[in-house]
Amino acid sequence: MPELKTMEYLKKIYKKRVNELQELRNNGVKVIGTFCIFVPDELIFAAGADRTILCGGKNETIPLAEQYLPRNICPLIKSSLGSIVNDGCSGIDSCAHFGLVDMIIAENTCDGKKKMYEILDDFIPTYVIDLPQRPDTDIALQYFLQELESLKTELEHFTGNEITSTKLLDRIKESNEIRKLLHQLYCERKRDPSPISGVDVLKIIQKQFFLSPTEFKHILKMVIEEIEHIQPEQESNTKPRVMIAGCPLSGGNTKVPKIIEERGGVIVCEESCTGTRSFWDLVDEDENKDPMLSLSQRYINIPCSCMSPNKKRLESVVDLAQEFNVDGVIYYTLQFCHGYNIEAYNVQKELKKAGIPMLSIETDYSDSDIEQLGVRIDAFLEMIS
Ligand code: BJ8
Repeated sequence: MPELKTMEYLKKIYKKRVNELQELRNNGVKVIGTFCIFVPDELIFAAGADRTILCGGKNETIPLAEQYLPRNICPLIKSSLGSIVNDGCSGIDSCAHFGLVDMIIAENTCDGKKKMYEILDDFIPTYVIDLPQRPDTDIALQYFLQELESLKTELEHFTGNEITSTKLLDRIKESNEIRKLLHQLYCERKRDPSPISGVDVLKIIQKQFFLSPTEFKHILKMVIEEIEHIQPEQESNTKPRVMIAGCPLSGGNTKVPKIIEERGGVIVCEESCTGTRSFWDLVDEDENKDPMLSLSQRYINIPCSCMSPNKKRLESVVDLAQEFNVDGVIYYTLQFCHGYNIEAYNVQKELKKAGIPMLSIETDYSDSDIEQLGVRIDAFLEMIS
């Protein structure tokens, strides 16, 4: 695959954004930290605040979190807390943006996260949205709507800015614009051969909730324009087309996608929160409808494994695998993530019915299993070639 100019641009973006966040705070703008795609960006921006994602993807900060948390929980949770509690005296380098938030808006999703948030509140004021976990009922929608109304009040109080319906609708339209651009990018990946590697797409999408919407749109337009004209070597269409499904791959974590692509596969889709789950559905822009209701309807339908039953996810994994014409699915679970780990059984059952092979792997952020994963992935790629 050719080296993309967008990726060069992306390398310089981190420092720029950190300076931007710092400057915003100096000018009195509140910066909110988030951990999950159930927290609507639109509300934060409509309150005149900015936001940045705090999901950790680095192994280095995990020992710092283990002073507060048991060792046997998911690395994403430990890496995130470790980055926040890092006071710089440890000699461990964590990303600067973790220190630039005034408040955290978290959500009750998996057990590990919600208990970690109770500790987090000792370090940064943390507001937690309660999330009903049976998404297919009217009562759940009403409850979630109330939760978002409470969040709206909290944000208005915290920022001193009123969230009007007009402001909210404008932000919904802006977020939808990003979602449509992501659809365009993913549509390019349906080509055979794909004009872009999965690792490059992942590095872009990991910035989705870190960068400002304006900058992220700019990057998406840049990459789409660049790859539209690429005609990859025809021989690369012999590479097996792979979809990753499962846990998110937070910024700093590209371990498994790199192994897959170094071993000869090409990732053409991610059924993940660092993938389709974050942008697939749009928010209704109907101006005659309460935008808070539109937000609730869209967000409660995110098919995270914390939902039960999670029929929507089972359907969407199969639909995506077919739509992106994949040869196989690599099911990615982070160690101790029980939700995604257990759900692998039902996902595999559905994929089997559709005749799509699946390899299930469980890993963490360390390098200790790279060789072992490589051997299993090699064998799977060979099987689906
Ligand atoms: S919507 S996937 S971002 S909760 S990997 S911390 S689930 S034990 S990150 Fe997530 Fe929101 Fe769901 Fe997406 Fe827990 Fe699993 Fe760790 Fe996870």
